Amino acid sequence: MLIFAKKIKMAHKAGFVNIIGNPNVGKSTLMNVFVGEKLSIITSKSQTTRHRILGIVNGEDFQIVYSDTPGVIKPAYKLQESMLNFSKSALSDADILLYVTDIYEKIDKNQEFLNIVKQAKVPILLILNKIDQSNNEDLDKLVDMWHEHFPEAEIIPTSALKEFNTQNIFNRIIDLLPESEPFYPKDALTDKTERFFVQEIIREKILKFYKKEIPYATEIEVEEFKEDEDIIRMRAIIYVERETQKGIIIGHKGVAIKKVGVEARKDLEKFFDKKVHIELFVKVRKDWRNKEDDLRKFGYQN
Ligand SMILES: Nc1nc2c(ncn2[C@@H]2O[C@H](COP(=O)(O)OP(=O)(O)OP(=O)(O)O)[C@@H](O)[C@H]2O)c(=O)[nH]1
Ligand SMILES: [Mg+2]
Repeated sequence: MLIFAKKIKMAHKAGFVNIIGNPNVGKSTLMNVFVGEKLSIITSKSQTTRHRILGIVNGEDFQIVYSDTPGVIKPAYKLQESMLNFSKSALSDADILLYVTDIYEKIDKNQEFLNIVKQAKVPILLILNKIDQSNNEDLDKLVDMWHEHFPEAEIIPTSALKEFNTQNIFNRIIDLLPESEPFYPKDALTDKTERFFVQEIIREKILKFYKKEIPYATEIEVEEFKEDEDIIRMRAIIYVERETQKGIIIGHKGVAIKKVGVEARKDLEKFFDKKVHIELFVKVRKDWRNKEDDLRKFGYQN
């Protein structure tokens, strides 16, 4: 009797669902929808995501390990090489690939990368995102075009922002997920630390409030994270590459950095569901984006 009972119990499914694509197409937005938490920061700027971030979704008989990855670009400096390595690693260990593109992206935007994706031996869902900004006629044409260029992929027109078709993607993932024991504890949400999310929330504000090269020349280090019963006290350093950038981050009479602190604190209080006190300092670390030692210290070597 016991054997029979075992047989009819659904086998556990688990696997890696890796979200890849060019910059700014909505990869992080999509992962956050699936995970139901704002694990990845989102901005209107390219190269928002710099790391591979796991978002784990657990059910009674499944575990989906999503990976959000940096948008793929040709590296111009060492930081971007490391970002590209994170994205490449997501190609090699996927059970299912979500290749995200959007209605604006030209098919030949990054043919080299697309050709590599096409060689993947795992199921590929091609997420044609941002369809809330399209119409049926244009969308039909786009879907036909992608079918022709990428016949191996299953095309799913989606709006991550409006959560249109995201449930269908989830259902397909469950269908395709291999039978496996879970890879992480069943209450795990991510592989990243609390400090990492503090750093990311501050970086999101910098991406939002500063122009041109400033956000890309910036890195955050959380020096202190001290949780008391009713408040979390944090101290973070904003690193920039040059003295002039330091002045810009601080702003006239410190107004600019104050805004970063105020806005970051609001998000941090939401994220940790607790009162937060945060202090920010700015330091220059010359040319850190091209220095192996600095990149390692900031967690970029993989
Ligand atoms: N209209 C519309 N905008 C979207 C949708 N999904 C994402 N966006 C917007 O597109 C921009 C980029 O979104 P992200 O999720 O940060 O994109 P990403 O692919 O992770 O970008 P990188 O990390 O830079 O590679 C943001 O302004 C989002 O709000 C969508 O379905 N519709
Ligand atoms: Mg992203």
